Amino acid sequence: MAHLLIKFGGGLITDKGKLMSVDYNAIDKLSAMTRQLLDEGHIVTIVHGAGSFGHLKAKEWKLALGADEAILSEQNHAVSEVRADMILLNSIICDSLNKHGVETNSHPPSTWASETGPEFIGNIDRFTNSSSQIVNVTFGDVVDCRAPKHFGILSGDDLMVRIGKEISDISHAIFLLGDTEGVLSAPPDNPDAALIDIWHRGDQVMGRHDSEMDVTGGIFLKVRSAELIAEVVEDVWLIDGRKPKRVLQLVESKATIGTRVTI
Ligand code: IP8
Repeated sequence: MAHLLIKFGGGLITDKGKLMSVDYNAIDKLSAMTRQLLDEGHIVTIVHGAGSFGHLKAKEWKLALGADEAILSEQNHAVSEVRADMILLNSIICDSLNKHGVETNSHPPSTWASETGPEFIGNIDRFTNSSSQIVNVTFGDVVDCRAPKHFGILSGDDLMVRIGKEISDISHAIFLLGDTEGVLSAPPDNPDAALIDIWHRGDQVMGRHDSEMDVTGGIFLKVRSAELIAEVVEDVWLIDGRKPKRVLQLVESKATIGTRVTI
């Protein structure tokens, strides 16, 4: 029996460039995968990203940088909007999971976490779970921060780190990506880009952070987060989320196409 901690990347479940656009087909495939994992007796914990439900407005109102006196009332409005948008995206994901017979328990970070980065404040014990009947779900969110910041963006990748490191029975931490098979040796549009099968902590890669849309860290934050989790979790992977069968294959046969991150 495995306990899988899985991140549904924001670029996988939404179209990142188009405000609040959902990829229902991708989400349904992930729900079917989750159902199958539970049927096989595994425990699943899900973290999802924000995609176009979070990054576009967060970028427009510079929410990741915290309070800015010059635009504070617009920012406060945007904080409430992004929180509501994330609750909506979370309910779309949970509805799909429920439709597949998966019972969910959602944990919106704005209600239990504060501060940003992997050292954020919040009790991770809520993700202790020994049942394959219920799936805990959480997500990247706008959280409260100490003055003078007042608010900031807590990425789903940071939640992955803390849950991966603090919930002792997690056997697999898997980042599902929306546009690549794993970590590539160059940006995906470069014809020389090749899949890196094994990533050792400290390896370097050419990459691009799409700061036009992404207010957290893009692929670099994911790899850095994966390295931190690999300090305690045996199987840490970045896998193509458009092909969820690879997750099932990994659990069954201990290998699949993707990037395995080790220390
Ligand atoms: O997509 C970001 O979470 P991520 C959360 O997991 C918001 O990095 C609200 C932009």
